[in-house]
Amino acid sequence: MKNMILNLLQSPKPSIMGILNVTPDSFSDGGLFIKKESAIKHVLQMIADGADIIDIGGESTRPGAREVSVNEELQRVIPIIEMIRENSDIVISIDTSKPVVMHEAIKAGANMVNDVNALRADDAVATVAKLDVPVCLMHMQGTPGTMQLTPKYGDVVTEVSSFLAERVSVCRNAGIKQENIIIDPGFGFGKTLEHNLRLFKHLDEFFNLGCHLLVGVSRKSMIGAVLDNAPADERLYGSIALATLAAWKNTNIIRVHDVKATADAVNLCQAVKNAQ
Ligand code: 7PJ
Repeated sequence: MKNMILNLLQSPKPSIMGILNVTPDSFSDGGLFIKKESAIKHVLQMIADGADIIDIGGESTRPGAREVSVNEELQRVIPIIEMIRENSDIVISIDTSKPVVMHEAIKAGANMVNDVNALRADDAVATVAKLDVPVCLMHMQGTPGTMQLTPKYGDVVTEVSSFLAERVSVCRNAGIKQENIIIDPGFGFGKTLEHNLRLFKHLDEFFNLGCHLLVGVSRKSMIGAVLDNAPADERLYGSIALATLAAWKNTNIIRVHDVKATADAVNLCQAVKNAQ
């Protein structure tokens, strides 16, 4: 199992991370997958469609979202992780900022940690170092409650890079292996449309930190903003366009809702890359 995720990260082909929200308030599919049965059905469909990783989140991080307690989050995610593990050996990622949830999720069968807070919670770095699993460190300016009110940067690429460089160094000093570190500029997390577009254009610069790279833009408001304010359910083609660009730029993991469409795009991208 440990090798499975490290193999994915070393592959020249981007891995597809399918999103499973087990929150009642996620913006695009809120409430749909609360029930265990529909969650497992959705996971098996994403696996059939070509997902390499399933990312399970029990706390919504959409702008303005409320925080949930440790117990509530555990009750949402642990039974789902156990059930996926009974049915499949797919790589499971736990999307959380809480050390207790990280620990319990890995114990229940998850394989990596995805933290939109980049392990800034007390004890989070030590917890991941001890668990010895891959971790995604994401940049966010502010908190989900307030991050979209007034995002401000000098130069967004420089500032996001230095933040991530600092988090990588904290992780390395705590004993987290370089090969286990994935970084993510955090599209939509305390960023205006201009910030998001500039970060995407300069995605390549994040490889200078010597880590794997994850991109999550699926159905996000930056796509709606470019496309005449298209609502979340009309952002599929825009999401595929950005996933294709991310794949072309050698992103290691692409986090998406629409697995089959993304898998087709990534496969075509890879075929062109592999041509003579
Ligand atoms: C991201 C995430 C992202 C990582 C969410 C949404 C909001 N984790 N969790 N990167 N976004 N690593 O899916 O629209 O961009 S939740």
